[in-house]
Amino acid sequence: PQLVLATRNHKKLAELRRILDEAGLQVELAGPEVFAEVPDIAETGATFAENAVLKARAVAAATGRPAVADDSGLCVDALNGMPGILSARWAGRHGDDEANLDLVLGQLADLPDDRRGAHFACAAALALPSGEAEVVTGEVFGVLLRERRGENGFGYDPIFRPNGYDRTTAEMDAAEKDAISHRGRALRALVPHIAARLGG
Ligand code: ITT
Repeated sequence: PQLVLATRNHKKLAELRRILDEAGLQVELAGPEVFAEVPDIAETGATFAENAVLKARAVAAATGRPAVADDSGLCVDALNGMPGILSARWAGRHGDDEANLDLVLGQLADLPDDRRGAHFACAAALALPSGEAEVVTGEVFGVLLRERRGENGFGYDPIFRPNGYDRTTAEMDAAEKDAISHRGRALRALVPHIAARLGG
């Protein structure tokens, strides 16, 4: 059965496709039109994992096909882990990447270099129409710069520099980001579960 990638975020969708493809997943992916039919899903969970399962289950139930969802975000040490699960709507309007990034930059403006730690987190869930679900997580740790660098990626990538690198994830090409990203790590951990349930 075709696997539905359950996201309305086009940049995230592109990364999911790329990572699954690169991991050698043989399962056929459903087109975005399948997901477009699904009503909006309220992300009422308290954790990335809860929200990922909630999204994947809702889409599997609505489409009658297995679904993969990703719930992810930026967790800032100095903000006690926020914006976290609120990352997509931190500045108010859902998906306003520029405003969200500006708000975080402003909130951290007075923080010294040694207190600018942060990590990206991703929970990736597979759900079947029966309601059965698997969820795995991935993280990448780094620091937040004081200004944007790079044009690639999306969201908070222009200010996130992974530990051990001298570039932001927005200055990395797709393969470099996927190799170390929270999403790459989570999705590669989900692939064996997808293969076990769906073949491929
Ligand atoms: P769906 O729920 O439809 O998948 P969404 O964008 O609302 O789309 P999330 O609720 O998981 O998804 O929010 C993810 C937010 O976290 C995203 O909008 C970015 O602000 C941030 N984020 C997640 N992964 C990121 C990455 O790889 N690089 C930069 N920012 C990221």
